[in-house]
Amino acid sequence: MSDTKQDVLDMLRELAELTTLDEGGAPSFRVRAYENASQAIASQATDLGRLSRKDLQKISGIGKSTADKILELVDTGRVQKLEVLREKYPRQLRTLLRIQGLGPKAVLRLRAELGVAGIEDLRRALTLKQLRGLKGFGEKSEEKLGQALTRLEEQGPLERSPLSVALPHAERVLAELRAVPGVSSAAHCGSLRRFQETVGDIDLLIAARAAGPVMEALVSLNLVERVLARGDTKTSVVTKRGIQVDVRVVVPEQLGAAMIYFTGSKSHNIKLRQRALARGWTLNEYALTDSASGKVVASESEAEIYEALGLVFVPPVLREDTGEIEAAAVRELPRPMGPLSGDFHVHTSVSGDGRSPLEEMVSAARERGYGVLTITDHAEGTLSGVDRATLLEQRARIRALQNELGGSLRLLHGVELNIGPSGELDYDLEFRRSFDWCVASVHSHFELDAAAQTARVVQAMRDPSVRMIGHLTARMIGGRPPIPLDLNEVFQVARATGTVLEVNGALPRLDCSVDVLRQAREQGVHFMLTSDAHHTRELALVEFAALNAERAWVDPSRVPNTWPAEQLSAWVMAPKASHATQV
Ligand code: DGT
Ligand code: CA
Ligand code: CA
Ligand code: ZN
Repeated sequence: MSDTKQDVLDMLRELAELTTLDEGGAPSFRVRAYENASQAIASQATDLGRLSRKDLQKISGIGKSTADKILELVDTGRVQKLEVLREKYPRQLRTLLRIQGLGPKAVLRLRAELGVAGIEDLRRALTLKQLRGLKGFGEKSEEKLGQALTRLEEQGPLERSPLSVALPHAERVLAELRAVPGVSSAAHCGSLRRFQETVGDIDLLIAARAAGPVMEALVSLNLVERVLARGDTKTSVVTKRGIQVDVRVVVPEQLGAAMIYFTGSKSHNIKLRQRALARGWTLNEYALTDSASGKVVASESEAEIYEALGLVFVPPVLREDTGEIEAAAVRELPRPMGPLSGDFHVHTSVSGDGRSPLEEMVSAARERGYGVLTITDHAEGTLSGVDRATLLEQRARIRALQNELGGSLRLLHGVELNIGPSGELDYDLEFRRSFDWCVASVHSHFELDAAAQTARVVQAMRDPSVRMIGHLTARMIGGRPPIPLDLNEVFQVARATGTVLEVNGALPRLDCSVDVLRQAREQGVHFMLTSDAHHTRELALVEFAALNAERAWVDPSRVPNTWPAEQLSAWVMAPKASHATQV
């Protein structure tokens, strides 16, 4: 995606968010106009930078006022309206909107009446019991807000950025820096490369003979808000999205040592240095060096350094000092997921929120070399869902397409069912059983307690049609907390019924999380890596699901879509009950 396009999408998203706040209520026509425009632009192939106002307005979904703002951004790098709104509603205030049950109206009232400008102020007001006297609040809502705030804080420090925001952001800065003359490579390191679900900052490592031009290019980037610290080879900036970016330049010969150093984790690096010392060497950000002679043992590539230290290469997602060094020393690192042979959670334009038609999804799956593709549009219990007739018509189209395709790619007709508050599912059992594959997911009623959540998920798993539970905890990283569940019971029933748990690769979800996967991996449960794609380009998201599973040390033998296509096919086509294992 071109940078201009991403800039425009960022601008529209922020405008929608701030306008909602500004209008203090339910999303208005203006907010919807921004959202419609984003969708229209996201599916445009053209480079927006070259379009005139007239061209822009010809794109359906873009009105005059939005077209003006896009041109203003492209021409000047800023949008007056947005600057005014940012001033009016600083980032700290906007953080309050992440608390469940606190909408724009309430946030503005808290600021007007109690001077609450951010999370800390809110915590103080709650402690002093100041909210209960306020119109629209009471003792009960005070208590609920307190709990919601605690849940949000438990997910980690609020200043950390979710991976879904940080990764594309890092890619944009990297693209700009790669274009600087003399740069031979540019990569993200730190917690982002280790694929942590939230990151404190973005660490970028650039290889170039001369650092000056890179530092200069960085501080003059349009998306940089201010410079925190500037040095000859190292500069830290804060972007307009409020994310810190640390950039370090090294000469190409030192790239490997620097990559290891800046990827971390700190405790992984400490263990590496101890191994170096035991061999009479030192390891730092420049090289692995023989202490006696001062000769460089290895520095250019990470692989050479690991090898010299008697280790097999440790993939970044494993570098957390949770036993990976010991395992690498005896060549017993967990196996990577490898090439995938199919996807089992994919939407088409039949879903209200799906973008690509069936035929395009199928050819994109073929290009990925899949042996199985399962189409799972939304069932009618979800807002974006459809009725039986539409699904039956889709089934006919899938079967016809299969005849044209021949045998190399097996097309399965599935559906994404909605799990109701008591575990009820869409349609009736007979209709559900007519599908090749049903994934059932929680999309609402997040407020139920652990007993009720566990019961609804367990009920869904006991349904003979349900082959997989989609995004088990329904969490959104940095946003919605996971629903509370008795995980042991979930794993036990999953195994006893032969129900698979999904590892959803959409970056805001990554659900099951690493934490859940670690608890599940010895429990005899199977996992399916999925993209939950709503567009052809999103099929690649399944690779994030793979990273997440690798990070959790899940063995690919537990993951049917890492098996050869034949074996996968046979496994999927066998009845669900045949996969059940008794406890
Ligand atoms: P974050 O940013 O909090 O999500 O976590 P990291 O791991 O990205 O931490 P960060 O940004 O402070 O540092 C990036 C990497 O640089 C870190 O993983 C290891 C390396 N590093 C930074 N400071 C030190 C240090 O004082 N000692 C050592 N050994 N390594 C460091
Ligand atoms: Ca970092
Ligand atoms: Ca850093
Ligand atoms: Zn879905």
